[in-house]
Amino acid sequence: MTELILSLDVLDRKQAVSIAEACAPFIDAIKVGYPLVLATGLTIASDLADLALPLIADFKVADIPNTNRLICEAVFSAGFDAVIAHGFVGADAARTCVEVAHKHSGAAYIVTEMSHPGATEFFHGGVAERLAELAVSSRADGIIAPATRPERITRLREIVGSKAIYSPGVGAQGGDIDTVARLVDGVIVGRSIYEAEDPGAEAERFSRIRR
Ligand code: 3DU
Repeated sequence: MTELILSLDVLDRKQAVSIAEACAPFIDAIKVGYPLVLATGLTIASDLADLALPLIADFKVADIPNTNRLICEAVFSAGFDAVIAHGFVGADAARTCVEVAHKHSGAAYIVTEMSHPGATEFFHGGVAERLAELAVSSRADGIIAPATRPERITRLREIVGSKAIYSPGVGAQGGDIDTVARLVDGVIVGRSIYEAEDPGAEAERFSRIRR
């Protein structure tokens, strides 16, 4: 079954925990990014720990190897189970994120192509394909690919084979969960769930649509 990952991009600790609690029975993981961590600090990972769901740090880590290492060490020490990193910084930098993740028995996912319209400016023309190859050679656990372009997911799947593909862009960005769920290992949904009047009910609805 395709996983459903809640992207928890709210700015208030109490609200984040209450949305996560309401959605917990229907989701497989929680993705936390800069908006929530900058508002609350890394301790949000401890607040969400009781839910016993994997916590993914979407920091799109993109620095030199040493700084990537410091960032990823902080992420895993705070209690996260996975990190998302950029690959365009090069294999050495991306590999550092993978190595730190694996040292902590966690996972690292590499962004291959983003979901917003402007992403085509730099990611197309062979770059996303090269980033998918880099994810394979760096022994990353999977890639992030755009729900807004299912045909691109299919192309990237040819490169990464059975590695996990997680896909943001469903709902608010226009991606169709029904189409995308057949192509990926997990769909990442944010606003469509956390902005709903009843986030728990919306998470349940999304969870029923999964293949
Ligand atoms: O559009 P939504 O509200 O469903 O949120 C999507 C989340 O996934 C959000 O945190 C965004 O930063 C992240 N994301 C993308 O939307 C697209 C990418 O290529 C990578 C991450």
